[in-house]
Amino acid sequence: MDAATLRENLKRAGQENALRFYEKLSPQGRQKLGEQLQAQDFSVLGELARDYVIHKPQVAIPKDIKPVPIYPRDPGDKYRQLYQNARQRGIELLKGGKIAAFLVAGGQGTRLGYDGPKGEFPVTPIKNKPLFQVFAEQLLAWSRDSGKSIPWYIMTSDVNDAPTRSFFRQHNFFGYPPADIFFFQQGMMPAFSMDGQLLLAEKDSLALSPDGHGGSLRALDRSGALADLRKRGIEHLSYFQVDNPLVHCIDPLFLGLHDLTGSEMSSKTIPKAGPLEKVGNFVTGDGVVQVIEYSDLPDALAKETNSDGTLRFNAGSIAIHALRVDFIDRLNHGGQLKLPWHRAEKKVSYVDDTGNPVKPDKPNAVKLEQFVFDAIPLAKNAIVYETDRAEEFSPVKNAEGSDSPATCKRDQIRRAARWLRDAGVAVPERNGEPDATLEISPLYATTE
Ligand code: UD2
Repeated sequence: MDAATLRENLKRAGQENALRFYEKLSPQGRQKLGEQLQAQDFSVLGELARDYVIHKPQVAIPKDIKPVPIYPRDPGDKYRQLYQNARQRGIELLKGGKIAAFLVAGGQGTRLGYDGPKGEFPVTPIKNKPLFQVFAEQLLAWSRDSGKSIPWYIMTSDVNDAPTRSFFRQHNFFGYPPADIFFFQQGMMPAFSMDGQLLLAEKDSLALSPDGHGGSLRALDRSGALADLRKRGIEHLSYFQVDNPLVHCIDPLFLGLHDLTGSEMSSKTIPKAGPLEKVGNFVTGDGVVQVIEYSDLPDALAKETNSDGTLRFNAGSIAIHALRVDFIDRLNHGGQLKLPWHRAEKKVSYVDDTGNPVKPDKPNAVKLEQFVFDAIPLAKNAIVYETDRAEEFSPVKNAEGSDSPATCKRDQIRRAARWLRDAGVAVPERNGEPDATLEISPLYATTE
């Protein structure tokens, strides 16, 4: 696109100001800014600024919110046969090479204060294995046991793509066949000033940040990952986030249940630790399964109880999903992924109109992100399956306190102790906690 067309497009979107230094830039600077701008969808920029930045969108909570039906962790008599069939089906899918793993790792990890891709973070209690290695070893174990290598799709973003790839190379891909790892980048969204103008981080560059994990569904298509999935004959993606080393990257029962129920997007849930725990809430809203973020669920509803005192809305989202490849294909049909945007007010450094750098000390900008769970209401037969927190959820999000490296190590040790006890090993205890530092290699014991 030549400079005149670019300017014309930006003018139409009310964003011509982004080119205010253009004439004075070096040829490289012009090219850089030009490329960043051309990666944006001009047809919606103006609308986004109007509807999400200048005007705060009203968060539309469905009128009729009910607790979501859940496939319980304990099958009881009702689900025993179904779960047996589901597990069997999951194993068949793995043996048939129909399952791929999908890790989203494009986020910035600011809360943890770790300067680098979060997946590099050393997380295990003894060997200090990084998160990436924990996932790689789980997937290697399942590949070994099912006799089929599991293709692994890893989404990064412009902020961490190069270091992520080089970390894998330095560690020899943790033994994973490089041909079965597919790295790709998610899209970047520009930050807007509070009055809806694109912010420049430098005279020749937009202030950009990753477009949210919902962007993964678009990036799968745009990057060629979807075509690769098709070529390999993959039917389902097992989706997980980078911050939770307890996750079962592959769970035959869950994947089989997802397949047998004809669900296009399935999710794991755990009972919440309390009414206001900072996880999304699975609900049925206006008849469809969906997630309402903790910040959007009114406290009164979050605190509602059943007659036995349990929370009425107790299904927490831990961001583990199974997705049909056909569904992702359908969502991208016509090149437009129709997920809503979520608005967050943040501090974003920028250059002002005179070209001076400004480092704000309070939120000055709006960032927009899409969330993957907003695809659930668009899926046919979406199901929610319950898992156990102690078994499968202890993310590393904060440097200290809850969801920190310390609590995550503690939970890994507790789980290892339980696994050992279940296998008949006596584990010493003190004050109800394992009196030992334990670590079990994912290559040794597969997660189920
Ligand atoms: C997410 C969920 C929350 C709960 C919790 C469980 C949202 C908004 N909330 O909270 O409901 O399920 O997880 O742990 O999702 N990521 C990208 N690209 C992006 C942004 C994020 O790849 O542009 C990845 C990131 O690398 C990480 C994951 O998504 O693997 C989670 O991101 P987060 O830390 O922003 O989500 P969080 O903790 O607010």
